[in-house]
Amino acid sequence: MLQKKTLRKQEMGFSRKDYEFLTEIGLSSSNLGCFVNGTWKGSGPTISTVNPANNQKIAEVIEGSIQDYEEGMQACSEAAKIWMQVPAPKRGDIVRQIGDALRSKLLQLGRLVSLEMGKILPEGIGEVQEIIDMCDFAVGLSRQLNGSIIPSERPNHMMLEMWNPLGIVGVITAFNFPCAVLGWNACIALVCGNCVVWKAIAKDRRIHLVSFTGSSKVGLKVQQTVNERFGKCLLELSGNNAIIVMDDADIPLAVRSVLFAAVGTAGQRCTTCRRLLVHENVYQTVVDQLLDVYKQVKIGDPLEKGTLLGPLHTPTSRKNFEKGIEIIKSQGGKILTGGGIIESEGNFVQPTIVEISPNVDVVKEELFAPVLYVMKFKTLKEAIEINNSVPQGLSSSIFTRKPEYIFKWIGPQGSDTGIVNVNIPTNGAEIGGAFGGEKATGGGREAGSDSWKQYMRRSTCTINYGNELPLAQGINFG
Ligand code: UN1
Repeated sequence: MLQKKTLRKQEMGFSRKDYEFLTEIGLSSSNLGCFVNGTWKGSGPTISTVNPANNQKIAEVIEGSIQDYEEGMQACSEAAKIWMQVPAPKRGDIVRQIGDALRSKLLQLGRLVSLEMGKILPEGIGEVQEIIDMCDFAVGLSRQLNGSIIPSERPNHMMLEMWNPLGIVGVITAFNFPCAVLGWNACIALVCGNCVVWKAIAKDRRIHLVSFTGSSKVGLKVQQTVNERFGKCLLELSGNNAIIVMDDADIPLAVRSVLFAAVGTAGQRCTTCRRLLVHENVYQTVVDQLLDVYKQVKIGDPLEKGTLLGPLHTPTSRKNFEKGIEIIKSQGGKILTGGGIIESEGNFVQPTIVEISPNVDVVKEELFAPVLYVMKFKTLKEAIEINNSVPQGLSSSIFTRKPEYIFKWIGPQGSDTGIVNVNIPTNGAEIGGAFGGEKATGGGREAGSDSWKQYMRRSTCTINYGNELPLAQGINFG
């Protein structure tokens, strides 16, 4: 019996047949975790990577030590001086090559993301696709880091804006998007002429900008630490995203969207839908249809075809889910489906729907699990008030066909989040837009649009090409 168990444990490890793909991306049962100055290094502590679907060890990683970090930072400081002088379109060409390399290993890398993080395979592959898309975006951007020319009020004067690199950009990412979020930052930072360090780094004065993704609680600490040395911070923190379903909505479209937004990635996206606000006229229909589709959600190994819900990332996440459910019940939440963990070796929990009042404390917090709160409203005004009543402000969405609702929703008295959608889920944003949110979500914007400006310093240059010294504001001096 014991022998059998030992054998099974071994099979679950790196030598397992379905883990063979890892060798195709240069991984083995023991790996160096630190890439410094062109070589892999690691003289720090050894950690294990674990499969969240069965909590078995996959492989070992020897982390970088302080010395490795120092060596890396010195190399980075030197490289930054050279890199910033490379013409931006040439920098874009390097990023294009990174994109090509990722493209050639898309499936293996997507599988790796699923295996380590626990998200289902199509989402793992989608995440790698997102970094490839970012590379493409950054290549185009490398020819468009344009500044403006401003008319000067003084004769023979010229004003213009120059965008110059910051130097070194530090990136701290979260477990749930181990690759895409690095891409949002690194691809842009690189074409802007910066070098990028991916680690924990808040205190290091050599790092000009720290881009942090994680909880509001930790983000605040990072911001305080970085602000103390007058560094710049870009924060992408907790969300608590709502979907509003009006009584004219396309209900099947809304239900499919809520399913993806609430159950996708096992509720571990910052853009996960956590609150569903339904107009009283269609409340019962929407809830019934949702309960029906929730019954069909296939839970299991994220690498298996057809699985919709994989495990949570760690046993601690599963404990937090259990604790969360207790709090929900104690604050009057009524569990409509789910609410329990699934007994297994992995960190599986049931997809859960809770009927609850929008005013209780627990609804204002982000529980990183597939738990959806449903609530009823009568008017759009009331729905917007509920949408805006939480500390976080990342994403939100409305389902309606009425232009008057749509424009109210995206206008000054509408949703206060950074991402404001109509007839699509709260998650799955495209890279072309600026990604990020307001309030406790931190205010940063990553990926597309003009997010690149955060990775550069702006110089306002006034150039006098005449022989006189006319002063601004009409001042006569001496
Ligand atoms: C996150 O959860 O930290 O819009 C990012 C989305 C993804 C990114 C999520 N493109 O859901």
